[in-house]
Amino acid sequence: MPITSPETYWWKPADKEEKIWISVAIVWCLILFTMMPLWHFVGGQNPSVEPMKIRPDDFDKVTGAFIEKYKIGEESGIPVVKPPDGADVYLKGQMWNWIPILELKKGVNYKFHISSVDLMHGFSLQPMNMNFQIVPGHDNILNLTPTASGTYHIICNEFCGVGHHTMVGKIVVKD
Ligand SMILES: [Cu+2]
Repeated sequence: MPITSPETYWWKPADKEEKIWISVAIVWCLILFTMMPLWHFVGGQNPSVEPMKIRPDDFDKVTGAFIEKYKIGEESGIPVVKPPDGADVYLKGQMWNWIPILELKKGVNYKFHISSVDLMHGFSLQPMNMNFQIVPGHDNILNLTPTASGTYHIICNEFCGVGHHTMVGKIVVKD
C-alpha cells in the first residue's frame, strides 16, 4: 500500500471550542504574566537582594571571622553565633549545612550576607517561605528585621547532592 499524506486542514477556520480554549489560555498567560512582578511586591517572599561579587574562599574567610568573633556555643558541630545589634551577619551554604546557626533579636535590623562556597544551594526560610538562589561568587545582601520571636528553619531547595535533604539550618529569634 503506498504511503498517503493525511488530509490537510490548517486553512479551515478554527471551530468554536478551539477558539474558546485559545482565549482561556491567553487570559491565563496574561494573569501569570501580571502576577510575576506583582507578587514581588505583594507576596514579600522574594524580596530584592543587593547582589555583590565575592570569591567563594573570601566569603568563607569572612564567615569564619564572623563566627570566631561572635560565637556563643555549638549545636551538633555547627557553631551558634549571636551577632550584636545591627551587625553584618554572614550565612554560608556548604554541602550540606547552613553555617552558622544564628541567634537574633526581635525588632533589630541586620544586614545579611548569604552565599555559597561550593555549588548552588537554595535558601528557603520556613515557615514564611522566603526564597533565594544561593550561587557561589555572589553575595546576596539583604536587610532583614525579624518581627516575631521563634525558631525558623532554613531548608535547601536546590538539589545539591546526596546530602541535600539533610541541609537544614536554623535562625532563633529572641525577644
Ligand atoms: Cu540542597
